Amino acid sequence: MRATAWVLVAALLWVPFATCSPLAGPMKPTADVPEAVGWRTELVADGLSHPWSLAWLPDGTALITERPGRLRIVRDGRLAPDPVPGTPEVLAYGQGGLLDVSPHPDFAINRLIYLTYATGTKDANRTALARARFDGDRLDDLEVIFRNAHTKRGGQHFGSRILWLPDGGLLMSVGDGGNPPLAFDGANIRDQAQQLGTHFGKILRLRDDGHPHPDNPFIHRLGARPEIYSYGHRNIQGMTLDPFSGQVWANEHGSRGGDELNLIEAGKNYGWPAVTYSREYWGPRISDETSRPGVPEPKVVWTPSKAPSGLALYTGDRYPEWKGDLFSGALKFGQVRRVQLEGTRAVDKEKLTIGKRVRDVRQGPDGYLYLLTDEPNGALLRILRSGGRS
Ligand SMILES: [Ca+2]
Repeated sequence: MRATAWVLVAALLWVPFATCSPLAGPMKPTADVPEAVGWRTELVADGLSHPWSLAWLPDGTALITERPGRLRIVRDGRLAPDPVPGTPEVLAYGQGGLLDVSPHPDFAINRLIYLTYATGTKDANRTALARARFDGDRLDDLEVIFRNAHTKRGGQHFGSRILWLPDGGLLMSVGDGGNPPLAFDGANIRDQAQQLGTHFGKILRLRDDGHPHPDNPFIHRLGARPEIYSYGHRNIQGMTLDPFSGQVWANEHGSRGGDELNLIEAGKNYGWPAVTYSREYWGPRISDETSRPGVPEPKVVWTPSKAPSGLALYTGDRYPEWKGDLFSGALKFGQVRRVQLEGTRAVDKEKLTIGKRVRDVRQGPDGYLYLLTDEPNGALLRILRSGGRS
């Protein structure tokens, strides 16, 4: 057989393996992707100071957290001038402040709003979860229902997204505590992501009262925190549920490269910092291992880092061709990435270049995708599709 024929045979044999990631071995980091076409953004509201999270109440009211510590209301497309009184006191420092907001799934009955935030001082702070009743104008009966058991120094890696599960429990992400030289127990604090004795670098599963979910994977393990659902995470800033499959997806920051999109399963170790594609900010590899048996492969690896933020799974009818896809915000490059799901595979398809740091991506009750831009004069934007219905 001639050499060209051998090349052809080799290519035919290789293609099925290369296109099927479970057989293809370790993930290949994705570089750039093409620009999506046929869409534009529309400004809904601006004048928001570093908005972090966006959620809707059953009556269509939107709630927006501002990282410096305020909760804002958008009603009938207008930003109410005054912040909502009754929010917890936060540590607005570095990446810390008022972070996620999410109404209880039974909000219409119990009026409960959940908030995550950084609390404490620059030298001793932690991520906390509180809930309060919202009467439409103010928060009352604020109750802190979970706090990281340990404090850390500095303003890095607090997490912290909230995701409600169909059984009425919630997932909450907590960051690894920060980069070297930040230390804990005589070692880099980020190593705590591999330690079940702390909440750093974990996804927690809680009941709606903040107690550990009774089905949690390590609830009977001596020395393990009973709230832990999965571990080995660096800093998860986006988490979403596929209502069709029940799958939980999360995107997390690497340091230099190696940002990840993961399919989250109870009890799994996602590797950080022992297994990672990421490098130290100053260059060297963090670990020789990019994969390890028992550590789920990320479904997408972003190198260079795009600094993933909010994550939404689109289920609406406004953009039929995007239905079932993930939309992952990016602080770097000012993008949203469209990631197509095929079962447990994820394909990083396209980017929507917004041109500003995107902090959150959510689907509104009206079926549009909404974005928050992380700026001193941040904005709430809506995505319109030129070809689609609007
Ligand atoms: Ca990982």
